[in-house]
Amino acid sequence: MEPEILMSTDVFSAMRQSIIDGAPDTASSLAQQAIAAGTAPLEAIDKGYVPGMQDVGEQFARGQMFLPDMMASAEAMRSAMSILDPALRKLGAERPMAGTVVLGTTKGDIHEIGKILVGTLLTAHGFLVHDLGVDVAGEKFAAKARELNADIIGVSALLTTTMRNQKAVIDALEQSGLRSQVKVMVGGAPVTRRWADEIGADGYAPNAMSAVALARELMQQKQEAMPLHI
Ligand code: HCB
Repeated sequence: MEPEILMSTDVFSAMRQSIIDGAPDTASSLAQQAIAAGTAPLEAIDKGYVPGMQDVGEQFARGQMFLPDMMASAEAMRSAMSILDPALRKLGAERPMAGTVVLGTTKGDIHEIGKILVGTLLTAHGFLVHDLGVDVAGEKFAAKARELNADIIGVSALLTTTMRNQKAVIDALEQSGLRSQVKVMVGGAPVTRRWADEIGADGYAPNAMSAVALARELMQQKQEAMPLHI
């Protein structure tokens, strides 16, 4: 069936399927059609593409999908995001600056889709985001936060083996004397609120939209902690 004649719920399921199939051209073409039809980019991400990625993860866990397929799915996701990202960024440019965030995936971990999504949505909501990429050591997060006078560091980890490197970011901030100035939020599929508390992070967000809400809350906390100038 041609994508342009699909009903909206079918469009979301076609988006989901394009990720499962690892089909970047279909994924980006559906994203283009969604924008042309006035669909909110966030809705396309939430109802179409992200459920596709979740399916892929489940199939991989059951041994029904292999690494090359998962890589093709990631490529399809990136392809859709390259179309949706400019539309979301445009929204951010129309808002007052909400705060500065340094973002990255922990050392030893190359998963980037969730982090990119978090960065895009923060940008769409007026945050200035510096994305350090993947496989980032704690010291690098701390150095960039110092350079940019950042308000928040967002650390992503997708592997149970790299989660502990989120703690290394907090340790690096403490060692560089920045911990009291920089809030730390953590996320990634295996990360939980309990883990965030255990390592002394300031917050945990299960998805990109709640990362925006959390970042706003952390900015509020920072402002309340600032001494009054009379
Ligand atoms: Co990867 N992988 N992978 N993988 N991968 C996972 C993560 C498994 C869970 C799959 C499984 O077994 N079910 C598994 C991890 C098991 C574990 O440790 N518990 C796994 C494995 C094992 C591996 C390899 C080790 C496989 C291998 O080589 N044998 C290898 C690791 C390489 C490495 O990092 N050193 C590997 C490689 C890959 C790729 C390269 C094929 C590809 C990544 C491509 C890329 O990112 N460029 C990949 C993918 C795509 C996945 C799955 C399928 C999807 C991840 C994803 O993009 N999810 C994933 C399965 C899964 O997670 N269910 C699988 C979609 C995004 C939107 O969700 O959770 O990342 P998210 O982010 C959310 C949320 O967590 C939150 O907001 C985001 C947006 O809503 N959030 C934050 C994230 N970061 C935040 C930071 C904040 O501050 C705040 C909120």
